[in-house]
Amino acid sequence: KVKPAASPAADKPADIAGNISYHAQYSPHFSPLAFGPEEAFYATAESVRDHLIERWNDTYVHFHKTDPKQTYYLSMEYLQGRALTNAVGNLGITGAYAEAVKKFGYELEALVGQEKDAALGNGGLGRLASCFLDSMATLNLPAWGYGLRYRYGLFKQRITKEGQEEIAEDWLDKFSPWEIPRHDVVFPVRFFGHVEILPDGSRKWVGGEVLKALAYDVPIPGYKTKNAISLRLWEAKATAEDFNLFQFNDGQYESSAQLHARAEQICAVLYPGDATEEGKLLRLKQQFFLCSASLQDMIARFKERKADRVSGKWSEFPSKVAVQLNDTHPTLAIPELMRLLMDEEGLGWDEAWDITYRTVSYTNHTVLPEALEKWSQIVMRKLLPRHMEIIEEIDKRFREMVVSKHKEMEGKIDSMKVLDGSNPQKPVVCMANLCVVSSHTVNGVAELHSNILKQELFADYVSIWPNKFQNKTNGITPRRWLKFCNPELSEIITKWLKTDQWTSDLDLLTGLRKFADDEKLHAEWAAAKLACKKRLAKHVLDATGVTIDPTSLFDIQIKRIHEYKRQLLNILGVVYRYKKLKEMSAEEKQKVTPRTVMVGGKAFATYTNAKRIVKLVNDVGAVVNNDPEVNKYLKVAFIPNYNVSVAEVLIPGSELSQHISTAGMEASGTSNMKFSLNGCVIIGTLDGANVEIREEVGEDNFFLFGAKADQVAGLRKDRENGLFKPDPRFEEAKQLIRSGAFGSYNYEPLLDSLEGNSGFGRGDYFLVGYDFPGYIDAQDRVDAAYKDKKKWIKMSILNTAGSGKFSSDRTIAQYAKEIWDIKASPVA
Ligand code: 26R
Repeated sequence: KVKPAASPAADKPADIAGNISYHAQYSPHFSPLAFGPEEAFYATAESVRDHLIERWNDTYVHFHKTDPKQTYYLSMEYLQGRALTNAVGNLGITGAYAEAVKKFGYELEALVGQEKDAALGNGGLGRLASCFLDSMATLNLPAWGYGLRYRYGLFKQRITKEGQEEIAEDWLDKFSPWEIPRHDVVFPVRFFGHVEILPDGSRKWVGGEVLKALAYDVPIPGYKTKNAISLRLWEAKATAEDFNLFQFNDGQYESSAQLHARAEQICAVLYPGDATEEGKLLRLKQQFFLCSASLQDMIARFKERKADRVSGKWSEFPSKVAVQLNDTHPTLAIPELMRLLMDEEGLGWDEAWDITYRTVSYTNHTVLPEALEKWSQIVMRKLLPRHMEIIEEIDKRFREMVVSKHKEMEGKIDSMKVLDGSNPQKPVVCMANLCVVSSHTVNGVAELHSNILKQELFADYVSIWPNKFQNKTNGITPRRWLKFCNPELSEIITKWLKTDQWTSDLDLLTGLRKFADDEKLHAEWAAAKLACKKRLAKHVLDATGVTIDPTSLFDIQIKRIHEYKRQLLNILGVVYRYKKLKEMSAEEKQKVTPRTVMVGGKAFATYTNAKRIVKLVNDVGAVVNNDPEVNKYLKVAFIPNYNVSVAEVLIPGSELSQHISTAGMEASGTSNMKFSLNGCVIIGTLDGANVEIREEVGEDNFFLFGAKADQVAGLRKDRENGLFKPDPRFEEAKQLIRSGAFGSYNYEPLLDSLEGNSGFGRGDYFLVGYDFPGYIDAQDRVDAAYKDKKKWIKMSILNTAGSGKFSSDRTIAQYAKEIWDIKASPVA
């Protein structure tokens, strides 16, 4: 009944309804006769997209005219999650759209649930990139994200009797309403081939195979601003020229389209298995594909804008372009920029090096040795012969520089070298070292982590470049992670602060401190938390079939499953709690604080111990939840398929959350910030950003336990020397699992990793046993604190009030000023 309208007017529900109707009729994706929730979602999203495109165009034109220095954020991962709520929220048109969809008989919240998560990432690093995009747009910064358009993002996790099962998730199954294919933005990317020396002595990379990179732009709207920036995702393509018509007509269908098949492989999945040589090669191809396409794009833009400027020398490049490497995955941007400047633009080494060095900066996100990338020189030379030459030259010049200018460091060169040939069978390129040597700035992601970089991983470089190393403590966007995911609490905060400015100035939350004892606020705060807990309980019931009690303490640990994150410590604690409950009299049980423990997270498909942990949590849950003697006091739910949209339900409903990694191993953590912001108290170790969160919210409002980072090495040594005496409670917990109380699955290999005296994966490398008693004591303090409702709510309020520092707006403002040297440029 609504009149179709092609031009959207943002604030009038009737116009919006007309525009939605227009999209339902004229967008060719569905039969115009059907208008179920799914069709309604797509039509609504396409209508919102119209608004986005207007702003995104205006922003591009504005940047083009004003020609400011611009940041390009290079990341192999983005975890965008759903976009609809965020888009209407940032554009300030949520109310109008809610009213408009009502005209079709829909609630906006119901349509929102139709959207698939864009899960083009693994975990923390990818979600950080997405939070950064939101802040860059909101702060009106000339900054873009570059990534890959994976066909299948992160796998979907299904839980069966066997444990985790991975299923390919086709997020583009129908189509994504948010992306704009840019058939006008295409670059060639070469693989293999060889280096030719031209008569003038210059070098050129030729031959091999050449694919096309096609851009898809995803507009990223800022909050309460007209600016909308771009997330540019590359897709690999082969062209008609690569299609062998002769072979095809001869019945050789597969060989006729070989390059097309290889193009498809590049963007098929995120982190394809790298156990095989083919897998390794494919990953390197992916990384280079991102780097080459993105740099060609930047250079094209630099040249285009240069035409409008008076001066336009290459030396000006670093004052127009900043490239941020999100970990080492896009390291090839360094030799690729060198190659483009030297071989394509004709610059000499020194000039190209100066430009590259002043353009590139690198963020480290992990100190785990197994996550520090090392690429085989043999594979690198085969796939990228010219880049291997350039890397060799960088290595050679770095060594010469150390010898000539830092003689005292000559003995330390082994720890800093770019090329490591110490194993002649398998010479490698150390990507982190290449990044440090070639970047003007290197940063860690929390104070503790940045100090560890300076004191350990990159210590020797500090004597050469004392000013190269910085800290940029991570942050999260308060729009997605409080305003939109927790409307109940947001309203209360706005009411008590008498302003909603906190959504873009999160430090204003400290204003809640003076109401921390106010009974009226306590009542409202508790009611909001209960509403969120009920929403969460419904999700758990729908996803697992387990009924949980919204008045019990909601205790959550959600993150990738990894031994260093110690989900095993959590579940051993649960096992111990279960055992004690079984030993209690009915009377004693009356005094127990009822608790619901929720664990969620994906295990990498080939990480056996992580998968065993998933299975163990599920097995413990099956027994505990069905034991009538204890299930009023304890429930355990494994939340399947943890992702961004699930997090948006879990975090607001949390009361206690666990961030319990072995000290020194979690670079930062970012969900800890989200929990604290939503009034959840943390039980945690002094690791990553926990250290700073505890400082901000106050030590009384944080349950601390465990070894400190600087004790860890000594404790491992003690263990090797047989000096570790396990706590009897730890032995009890392990024994109960071994007894078969949670089923007959063989947990011996997992439990065995906690025994013995030394070695990675044996001898309790992650110090679960050492930290166990401290952990159990901290959990006892939690139980006691939760009984005092007033005290608990006060702790909750003070967590929210102390979270201002962890806005990604603060983080990005610091990157902009202290690393990128870029300034806000709002569209008028
Ligand atoms: C390619 C392979 C070697 C690889 C290793 C590790 C690929 C991806 C990773 C993921 C790492 C780098 C990661 O996600 N790190 C996390 O970054 C977050 C954002 O800074 C931190 O909060 C978190 O502590 C850290 O584990």
